[in-house]
This record gives sequence, structure tokens and C-alpha cells, in this order.
Amino acid sequence: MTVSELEAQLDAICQEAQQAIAAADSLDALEQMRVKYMGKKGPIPKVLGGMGKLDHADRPRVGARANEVKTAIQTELDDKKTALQAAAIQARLEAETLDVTMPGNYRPQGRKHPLNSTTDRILDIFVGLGYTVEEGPEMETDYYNFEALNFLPDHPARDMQDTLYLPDGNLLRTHTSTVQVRYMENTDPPIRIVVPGRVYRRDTVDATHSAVFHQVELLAVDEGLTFTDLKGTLKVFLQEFFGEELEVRFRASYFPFTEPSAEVDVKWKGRWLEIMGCGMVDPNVLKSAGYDPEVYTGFAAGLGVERMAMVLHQIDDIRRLYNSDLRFLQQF
Ligand code: 2U9
Repeated sequence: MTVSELEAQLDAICQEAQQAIAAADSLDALEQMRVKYMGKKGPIPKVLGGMGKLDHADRPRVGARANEVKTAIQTELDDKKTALQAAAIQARLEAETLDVTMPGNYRPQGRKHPLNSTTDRILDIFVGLGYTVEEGPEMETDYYNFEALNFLPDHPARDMQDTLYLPDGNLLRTHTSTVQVRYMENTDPPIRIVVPGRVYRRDTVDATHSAVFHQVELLAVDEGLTFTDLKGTLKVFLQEFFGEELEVRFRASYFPFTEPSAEVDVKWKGRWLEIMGCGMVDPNVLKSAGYDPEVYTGFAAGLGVERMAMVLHQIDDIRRLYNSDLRFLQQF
């Protein structure tokens, strides 16, 4: 081999390596090129091995050319590595770009049913007045629904026409007063409780009646409670509920479990509305619960949640509250 032949070989290696490096499309491929052209078993040491037959004076020329080729290949490798790394970062930036202007995934928002929000509103006010919330079973005995509440055995509310009886002789509670009786049996006075719940009556459904509806009832028993305490409590409650100073009117009425009893009306938006019933707990009811009516007196009141919701939101038909029509429900 002559010097120029060896130099030509080195130039050819340089050209081939530069082309291969330029074509590498990944850092892995580039590393393979480095091993292939710059490694100990690469083509350059092989060419240098052929120098043995050259004159001593010619060897440095070939060695110098080999070093030039190595430097050129190394420069090419370094430049390509920088370019590939920059491209990788750029690709990652593009892939991970977050477009904050893109519209979000729409999820329909749920909300409280107006019967639940009305119940909560009522309970919140009484809790603020120091009452605790109590609940009880919807299937009841004649004792808790009628007898303990001073209904005489032939009271018309006990009729098959008015009450839904179960085959075993139990019944679906017609009011939540059953819960107050159960609570009194287990608790000594003073008590202040508020009882929400579903109640059942054998009623023909129309715009203002439903066989299943919701009540909130309250009961306070203590020494020295009077009708004045009842009136003050209900006035505060009604003004909180309607959110303004209101005229409140009490009309004499009758319930088996209260004596005296009254209907409560409020003047709202220029009209008198019948809104709840109330009274002083009948001494017979206190006696059934094991309280001494000579020591304790109590007051109680009840309201229909549907009626309160209908008045508050000016709803024209009770059945809208049960139909699950989103066009109606989404208004609240
Ligand atoms: C006990 C003693 C007395 C609860 C009362 C009313 C008057 C009343 C109606 C309002 C509309 C029922 O939902 S409605 O149809 N309720 O008028 N409720 S006093 O009296 C009680 C409760 C428990 C132990």
C-alpha cells in the first residue's frame, strides 16, 4: 500500500461515516455509528495496521490524516448528537403541550331536589333555635300513630278510607308524630326536637293532594312552656323561612293531640296563606309518654313540606315535585 492509497482509504471512511451519521435518526442509531466508526475494531485502526509496510518517514503523514479523519467524524458525531437531543426535547414539548384554551369536558351539574332543599331550610332554622333532628320508621303500629296521640278508637282518621293499613295490621304512618312519641318514651324533658319524614294517606291525587307527602313536625316539652312560647317560636321560624318581616295569624282549630290547637296563616305577597298547624300538647299525650302533665307542658306544630315548597317557589301543581321532569327541576 502506498501513502496515497492509505490516505484515499481514510478519506473514503470519513465520507462514508459522515453520510451514515447524517442519516442517523435516533440517539441509539447514532451510538451504533460511533461504535462502528470510532471503536477499536473500527476501520481506522485497520488502515493504520497497514502502515507497517510503509517507510518510517511516510508514517506520520498517514497518522496525521487518520487524526484529521477522527476529529472530523467526532465533530460530526457531536453536532448530530446535539441536533438529535434538541429534536427530542422539541418533540416532547409539542407532545406535552397543554392547550388551556380548549373547552373542558362538560359534566351536567346535579342539585338538590326542591323538596330536600325546602326540608333542609326548615331544619336549619330549628337547629339554629336549639332543636335536634330526629327520624323514625315509616311502618308503624296503631299505638304510635293513633292511640298514644289521643285519637279515640272510632276517630275517622283511623278509617280504611284515610289510612293505608298493611296486611299484618300495622300501617303506614299518617304523620311523623309517631317519632315524637317514641322519642319521649326514651328521653326525659326538657326536649326540643324537629322531625322530618315521609307520610302516607289514602287520598285521591290532584293538584294539591298526594297519597305520599313530606312533613316536618316539631315538639318542645319543658316546665312552664306556654302558648306564648309557641307563637314566638313559629313567628321567628316563619320570618326566617320567608326571609322578611311577616304578619302571622293564629285561628282556633282542633287536633286530637293538641289542646288548644290552631291553624297558622301568614300574609305573604298580599295574601293570607294557611301554612301550618300547631297547639299545646294534650295532657293525655304527655301521660302516654310517661310525663307528668302537672309538671310539664309542651307545644307542637306541623307543616307539609310540599305546601311550603309550592308557596315559596310558586309551584302550581304538587305532582311536578314527583315527576322528575328536568325542565322543572333545573329551575331550582
Ligand atoms: C306530639 C304531639 C303533638 C304536631 C302537630 C299539626 C298541629 C298540624 C299538619 C300540617 C300540615 C299536618 O302536613 S300536614 O297535613 N299538622 O296541623 N301537627 S300540631 O303535634 C304533635 C306532634 C307530636 C307528641
